[in-house]
Amino acid sequence: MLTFRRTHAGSAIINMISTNHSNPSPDIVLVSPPTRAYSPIVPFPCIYLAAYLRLKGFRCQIVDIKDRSGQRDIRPMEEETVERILAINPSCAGFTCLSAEYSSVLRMVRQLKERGYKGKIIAGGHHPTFYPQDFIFEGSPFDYVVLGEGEETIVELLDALLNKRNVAAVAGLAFYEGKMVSTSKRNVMEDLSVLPMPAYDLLDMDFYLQPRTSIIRYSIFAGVDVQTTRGCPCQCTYCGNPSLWAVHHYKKRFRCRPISQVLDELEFLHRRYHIDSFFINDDSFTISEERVREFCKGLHERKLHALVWGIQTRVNIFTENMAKILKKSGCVQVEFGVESGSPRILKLMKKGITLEQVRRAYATCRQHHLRTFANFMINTPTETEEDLRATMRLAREIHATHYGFFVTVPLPGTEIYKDYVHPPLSKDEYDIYLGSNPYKGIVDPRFKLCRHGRNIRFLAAWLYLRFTVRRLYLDPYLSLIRYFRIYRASAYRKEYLKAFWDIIFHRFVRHFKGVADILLTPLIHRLKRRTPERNPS
Ligand code: B12
Ligand code: SF4
Repeated sequence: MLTFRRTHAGSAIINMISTNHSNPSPDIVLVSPPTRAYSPIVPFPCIYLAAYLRLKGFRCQIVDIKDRSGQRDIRPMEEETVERILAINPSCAGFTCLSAEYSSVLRMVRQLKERGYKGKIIAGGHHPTFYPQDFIFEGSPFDYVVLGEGEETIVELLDALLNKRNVAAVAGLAFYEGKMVSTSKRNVMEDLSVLPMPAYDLLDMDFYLQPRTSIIRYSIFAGVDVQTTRGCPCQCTYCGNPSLWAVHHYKKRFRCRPISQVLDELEFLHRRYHIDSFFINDDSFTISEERVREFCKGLHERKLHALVWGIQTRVNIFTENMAKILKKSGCVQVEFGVESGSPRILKLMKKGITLEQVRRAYATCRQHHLRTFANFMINTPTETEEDLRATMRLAREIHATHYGFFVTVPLPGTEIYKDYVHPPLSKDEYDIYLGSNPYKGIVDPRFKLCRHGRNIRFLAAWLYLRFTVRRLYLDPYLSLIRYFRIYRASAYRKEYLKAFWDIIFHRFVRHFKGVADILLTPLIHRLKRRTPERNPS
């Protein structure tokens, strides 16, 4: 039988209780699947949900296996995850799940059940929201799916289970009762100030604070990714975001956390974890000049402007004033999604930006000595040779500091998936999304979206060599003096030295091995095909 125990409200006490690992049975364990074991980005869903659950009086832990070696296979890490959940024996286990992670999460949940786990199993996140039927079916090991934004739903669900109330009265759920039943739509959280500080204390922060190159592209820094807003007002056809919010009622799906709380969080990260840098992982950080100004002013007031930081945003909401303010407050890098140099393709993607805005944004950043990263996409729907040339022309024209060219993949939950992937993938095919190698090419014939006949794998490799590689080793914007000062003052000096060796050496080897593999594999295949196999007789 399930036993739910509820702690008293009062967050200081709750924090103490919920992080006490000797406590036998927390109410819930949130699981970040080991498919993210290599990811240097903190598991946002788990730390936001855990913090909110604790605030509401529930005891919560996070299982988040990390792979420091980068060599471990996924299966042993899945087993380790299952072992840990069984050892903790929570009343509920909640799995966050992207489409790429479906098989892995299903395997872990089946193992849990096989090994006698009696608690309730809950899935949430992008894939369960888009396809609850993949989790809720007759004989499924999952009990509930939380649709969309999870904080209020999980709290009400745990409360209903604890007090034996009617679960069907909880909005934003799907479960099985003879067939899949969905409860009413839930409103998004209008006021994000109710969200407490994300539960960093439940993570292995030593892992996340290792100096790495993803905060400020290709420069090595110790720091974290943070989020200051939620949702995005746009409708890009290749992005899952619009479908995530479609399961809710909302006046505005784009919402901001109060700046004072974001600054509290950064101050905490600086004091407690000695971060040297941070990256604002929002979809639309620069939505208002006023907010950017308030944030930057706050950084100065709290003496946080010595931190090195970067943002990502869209060219149509980026202004010259913002560039000035950002630069003065320690921001060194701005990342934009440019995607294509063809106005026709941009329109088709519903990107909502123009080439003029792209040119202006990059020129502004150059003028204010902000490094830039440009994200481009190839294999976009209906892309022709002419569109491709326009993309390369634009890439040359904008003189970004760094470039990434990614092969467009139609993902479940996106408009292009519905339009182009016929028949849709079956449940056991989602694995093909795993791995973040953008040079894989087209991994399934249904994913060929472009109209030109170029070999996408070769094209991606060529673009990588042409635009990305040489810039990895040359960085004109970050002064060595500033870098050395940060290094000297850092709490992670030893780790920086290790990271320099690991990253520079391994990056060098990995890049050239990767490119050689891309270029040589098709040649080897062709040669093999030409050499007829010997008939043993
Ligand atoms: C950060 C991020 C990552 C990080 C993940 C970091 C981490 N440790 O969590 C990294 C870099 C690892 C990553 C990798 C990938 N990502 Co990604 N990523 C994102 C991004 C930008 C933000 C997600 C996020 O953290 N949001 C903030 C949190 C708070 O919101 P949330 O995740 O939606 O969680 C809320 C609810 O969904 C719900 N919820 C979520 N989980 C759970 C669990 C339970 C139990 C409950 C109750 C509720 C619940 O409650 C949460 C709080 O309200 C999104 C785009 C976006 N803007 O959403 C893409 C996105 C999620 N990624 C996507 C993809 C495709 C990938 C990759 C497959 C790309 C690739 N080819 O490699 C890989 C998959 C890697 C893997 N593990 O297999 C797609 C997913 C589409 C899909 N159908 O699954 C998205 C939507 C972007 C897109 N192109 O559309 N990604
Ligand atoms: S702007 Fe970014 S987050 Fe928003 S819909 Fe487009 S791709 Fe998705």
